[in-house]
Amino acid sequence: MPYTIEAARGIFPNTLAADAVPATIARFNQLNAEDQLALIWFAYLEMGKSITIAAPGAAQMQFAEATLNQIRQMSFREQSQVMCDLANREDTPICRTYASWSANIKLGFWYRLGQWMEDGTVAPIPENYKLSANASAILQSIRNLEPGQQITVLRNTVIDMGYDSSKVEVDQRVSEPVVVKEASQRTPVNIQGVDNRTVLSYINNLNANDFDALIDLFEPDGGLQPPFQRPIVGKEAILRFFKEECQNLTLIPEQGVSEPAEDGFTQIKVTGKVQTPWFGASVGMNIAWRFLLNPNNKIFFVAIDLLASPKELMNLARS
Ligand code: ECH
Ligand code: GLY
Ligand code: GLY
Repeated sequence: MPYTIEAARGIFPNTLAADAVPATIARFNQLNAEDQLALIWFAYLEMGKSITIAAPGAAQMQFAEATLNQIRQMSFREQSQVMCDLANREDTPICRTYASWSANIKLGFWYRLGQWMEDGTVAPIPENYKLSANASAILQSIRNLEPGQQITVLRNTVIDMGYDSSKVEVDQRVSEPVVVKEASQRTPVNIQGVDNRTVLSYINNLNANDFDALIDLFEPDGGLQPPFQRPIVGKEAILRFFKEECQNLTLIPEQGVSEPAEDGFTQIKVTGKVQTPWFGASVGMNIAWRFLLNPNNKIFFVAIDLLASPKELMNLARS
């Protein structure tokens, strides 16, 4: 095996990712729970003025229903405590339940709490809450990010709340059922500069939620690296990730470059936009896919990067 996953991570090394995202999250994590919740509240309200968030579907909400009802019955004091426990990643029954949920269920849970905070059903953030100086500075940094980066900060802070998800057994995890798109609902993509059929099938199958066809494109010990994460390695783990976290995305690749690599491998970089079902066309994230294909045209590695700026979409240089 000529390539290792570690070496593959370094293909197209001059790809500039949005490092402001993990940097902002690291600063956010230093704040106390009250400040974290208030900061998200203010950021969420401000973002809501320019971008529209879709209501979560019933498929997600059903799993959070029992916990939401439990919280609704509580006093304001107890509700605030639950929210702080989540931010503090405590070990409580609700924090454990939360940890078992997929990203979309977690987001739907907070979406509903946000509605309830607005209409007075759940303890609100006091209108005159004063953010600490650090929290205010972080809120200002978030304002300065582009929308795709703002929603990534928001998503990742929400995902990291609750008890440690990595400690939840695989068979205890809860995610919304996968709905594969029929042929009539599929629109195949074109990528300027790339006609590799594995890459095209990757995009088309992901857009169709056809994760069984998608995973067949990978070699058994292949890897997939989501933005700002370590690679997920092996077909079983990657398939689970697709089913739990990757439904209803819209990948809109625009252009790319394909080049021979060592030992008969091929490296392909594609750039374009990705939309999440939460924001649809109102937020286009600037994304690069860096593929390393083996001589049998199977995916040995693919990295997905959230790009630093729209300018990076045109950066297809090899090094
Ligand atoms: C309130 C105050 C109290 C605290 C909290 C509150 C509520 C916050 C809420 C936040 C909602 C945020 C949302 C964010 C959604 C972001 C979605 C993103 C999706 C990115 C997806 C990408 C996919 C890339 C991939 C590709 C592949 O090829 C392979 C797979 C994969 C206000 C109450 C907390 C409600 C809804 C950023 C980039 C392209 C890697 C997945
Ligand atoms: N409306 C968000 C979702 O379906 O994931
Ligand atoms: N987890 C994928 C999304 O939020 O769209």
